[in-house]
Amino acid sequence: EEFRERLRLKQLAAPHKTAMTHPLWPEIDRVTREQLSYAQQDVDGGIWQLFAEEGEMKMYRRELEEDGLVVDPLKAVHQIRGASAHEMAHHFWSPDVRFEWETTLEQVTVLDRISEDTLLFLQLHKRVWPTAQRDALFWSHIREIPKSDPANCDAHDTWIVCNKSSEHPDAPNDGKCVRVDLTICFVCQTFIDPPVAEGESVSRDNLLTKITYCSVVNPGGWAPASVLRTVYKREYPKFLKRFTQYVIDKTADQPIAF
Ligand code: 18C
Repeated sequence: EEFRERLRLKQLAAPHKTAMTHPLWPEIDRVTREQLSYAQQDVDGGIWQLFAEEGEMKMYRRELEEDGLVVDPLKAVHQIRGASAHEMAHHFWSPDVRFEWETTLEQVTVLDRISEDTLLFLQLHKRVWPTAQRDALFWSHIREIPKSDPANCDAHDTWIVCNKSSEHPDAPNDGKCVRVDLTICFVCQTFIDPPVAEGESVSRDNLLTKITYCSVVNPGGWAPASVLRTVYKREYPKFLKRFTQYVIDKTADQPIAF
């Protein structure tokens, strides 16, 4: 009993260590690094087509089909003021606030707490007529990129949330619902802009946060291409605008969390 308690305390003190002993860890670490470098690649290469633009928000997609299913990769960039990268990433990752901003959901279950920074989610999404209802089972990992990492560039700090489809014995894909296959990353960087003078403290007016959101969702089963692309065009801009505004409003009168 005492040993177990000691182990529990040790795990709480070292969340990364518990994640590292989990069988999914090598995949979580590899995919998170890959997604970070994918997110940081330029969108001006010609393969991305702009499909939505509003203020600082720009959304690009690539038309792609796999086995006749539309999977169109998406890449969105945005800039906001007044909230930090950590605040953005935390609210995107945390199950506690998901229903406050995510509008495509019917149900969320946390199937496993892999560690303090990694959860396994089962989400039931709203049905889109005339297609079958979808669910998604994925691990979700949040991490800060070390200041020494070249990926930090000239940012004050960099955070990433990576979501990737997975499996769990408690929720087999038994065909009752169509399971989507997703790879999603949400990368945020805080810049102190305008800069603060030596000895002065940073206020929310000095926070400029750059966001990159990348997503590839395979619908997993039949869905007419036209319906899918309509949902896609409507839901992604709606999500990014609503989510960022939600975090700005929520954190406005709180001390800044870097
Ligand atoms: O990244 C986002 N949210 C995270 C937390 O929830 C997480 C979730 C990803 C969900 C991926 C999509 C799952 C299927 C959705 C079904 C359709 C819902 C529409 C309901 C409208 C009332 O990473 C933010 C995601 C915001 C955008 C989601 C829209 C994606 C649509 C494109 C893919 C379509 C897949 C198949 C749907 C079939 C119906 C035509």
